[in-house]
Amino acid sequence: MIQNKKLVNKIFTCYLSLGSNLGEREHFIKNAVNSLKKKIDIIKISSQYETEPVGAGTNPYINIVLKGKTDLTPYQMLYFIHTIEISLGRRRDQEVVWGDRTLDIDILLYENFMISDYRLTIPHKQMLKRIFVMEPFAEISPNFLIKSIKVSEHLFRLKDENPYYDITKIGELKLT
Ligand code: A4P
Ligand code: MG
Repeated sequence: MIQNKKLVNKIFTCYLSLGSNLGEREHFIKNAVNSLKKKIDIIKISSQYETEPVGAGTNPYINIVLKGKTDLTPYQMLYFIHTIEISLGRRRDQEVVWGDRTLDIDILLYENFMISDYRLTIPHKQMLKRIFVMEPFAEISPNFLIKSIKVSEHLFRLKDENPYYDITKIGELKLT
């Protein structure tokens, strides 16, 4: 367990993943990024990708990944992203696991922290298995090392294992 005392007044580098597959998907992603900017200095942001749903969903997602700097601790960040998801209409009580959602924000990485408790797991448990995360990640940070392997190499392996997975870059996110 990380001691919060030690984390006060520090600046952390984090990677977040955003996805939406219900309603005005681009609108939800844009609004979420604008809200995130209140607490995160965004350093890099990927293009938008339209992606095949993994799990119980039916509609294609828009996914992006961003890199930022923040003074929030990981648990403060978790609370912050839940507030944004709810403000943009997400209703967890009406969802099935991995089903359709207006907006999902996941914390992928936070500095080099390893966290695993009932509230939060960092690195995100599924990230290395998901092309909809690793392709936008590779666009912004191809040489970043995860488990001593470049993100671009993780993506290469994943694409090799899932040659028919449907993912299309659909352009930059135009923030207003
Ligand atoms: N939680 C634990 N660790 C984290 C973390 N690193 N970041 C906890 C964010 N939350 C974390 O999450 C459930 C609980 O996980 C939270 O209350 C938090 O305390 P959730 O967002 O309510 O549920 P979820 O999103 O269904 O769970 P999870 O495990 O994050 O699923 P994923 O991996 O996000 O899967 N297909 C495509 N193409 N694109 C997608 O974006 N997303 C999902 C959801 C399924 N299929 C998809 C996509
Ligand atoms: Mg999630």
